[in-house]
Amino acid sequence: MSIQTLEQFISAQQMQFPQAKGDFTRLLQAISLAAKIVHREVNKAGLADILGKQGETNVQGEEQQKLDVFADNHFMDALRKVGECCYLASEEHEEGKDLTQQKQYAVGKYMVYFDPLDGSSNIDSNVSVGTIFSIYRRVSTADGMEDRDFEQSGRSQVAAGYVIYGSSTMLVYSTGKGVNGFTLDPSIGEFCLSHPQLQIPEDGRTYSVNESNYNQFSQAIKNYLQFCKEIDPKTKRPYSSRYIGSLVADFHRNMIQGGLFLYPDTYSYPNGKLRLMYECNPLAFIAEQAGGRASTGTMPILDVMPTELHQRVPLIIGSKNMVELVEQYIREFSKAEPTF
Ligand code: P6P
Repeated sequence: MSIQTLEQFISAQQMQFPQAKGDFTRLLQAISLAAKIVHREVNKAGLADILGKQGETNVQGEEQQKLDVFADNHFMDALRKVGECCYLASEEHEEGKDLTQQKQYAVGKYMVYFDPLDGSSNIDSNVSVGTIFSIYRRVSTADGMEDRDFEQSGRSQVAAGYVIYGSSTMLVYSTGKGVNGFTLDPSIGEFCLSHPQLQIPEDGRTYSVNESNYNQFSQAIKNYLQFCKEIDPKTKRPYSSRYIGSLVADFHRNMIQGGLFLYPDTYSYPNGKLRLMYECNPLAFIAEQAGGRASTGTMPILDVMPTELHQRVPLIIGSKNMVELVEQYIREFSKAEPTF
C-alpha cells in the first residue's frame, strides 16, 4: 500500500469536500509541526537535562515538568504564527489568549483549546504521554471576541484530536467525517496514514479506572465495578483492568481494542478530575465519530455547556455498549435511592 502523508490526505479530503476551505489545512499543519518538535524532545528527554521539575507550578497547582513548558511554548507558537486563530487556551495558562487584541500576526476564525502534554507526571518513568486539542469556529463577527464565542458546547467543535508519544508517535483526529490515525515516520519527518476510518469496537473486555478511589465512588459505580469482576465466561468476565494513568494512552488503547475508561466524581474531585474543554470534549468528539460514546454518567459530554475554562467533569468514555451500561447502572441506582 503506497504511503499517504497527512498533507496528501488533507488535499484529497479537500477535493472530496471542497466546502472545507484551505485555511483548516494550515491549522492542522501547524499542529503537526509542533507535534514533531515535541516528539523529538520527548524521545530524548531521558538524555537531556530537560527532565526534572521546572520548579514552578501551573494553574493546576502541579509542579511543571520542563517538557510541559516546552510543549506548551511550541504549540502556542505554532498556532499563533499560522494566522488562522483568534483564541488559544492551554491547560498551562490560567487565562486564554485573545489574539484579536494582538496584531503581531494575522488573526483567523479558529479557537483552539489544548492540553500540551497530558500525563506529563509519567515522563520520568518513560510512560506514553499525549497532546489533546479541540477546535471551534468563532461565532461572533465583530473585531473582538464575544461571550457567545465561549458559549459553545463540545457538539460545536469543528475538529478535535490527540497526539500520543508512545512506542510510535501518532496523530489521531477528526473533522466530523470519521477518525483517521497517522503514524510519524521520523526517517522522512512525515505523519503517514496508518489507521484509516478508526472505529471503536462496540464492546470491550478492559476497564480503566484508578481503583484506589473505590471508596470514594458512588454506589452505582461500585456496583458496575463489581459487575466487571464477576466470573461469567458467557460475557467474557471478569474483564481485565488496565490503568496507565495517562489519559491519552488509556483512551488510545480503547480506540484500538475497545474498552472503557472511567474517571467518576470522587471526594477529592467532586466534579471529576478531567477538564471539559481540552481533555473530555475533544476525546468525546473522537469517540462519537468512531462509533463510541462519552458521558458524564448522566448526559453526553458533548452536550455539557461550558461555564469556565478549566472546569472539570466526570468522564466515562469508550465502547458504546460499555458506556451505556454504566449509564444504566447510574439511572437504576438513582431510581432505587430512597426519595425523602
Ligand atoms: P490519577 C494525568 O495527570 C491525568 O491528567 C490524566 O492523564 C490521567 O488520566 C489522570 O490524570 C490520572 O489521574 O488521579 O488516577 O493519578
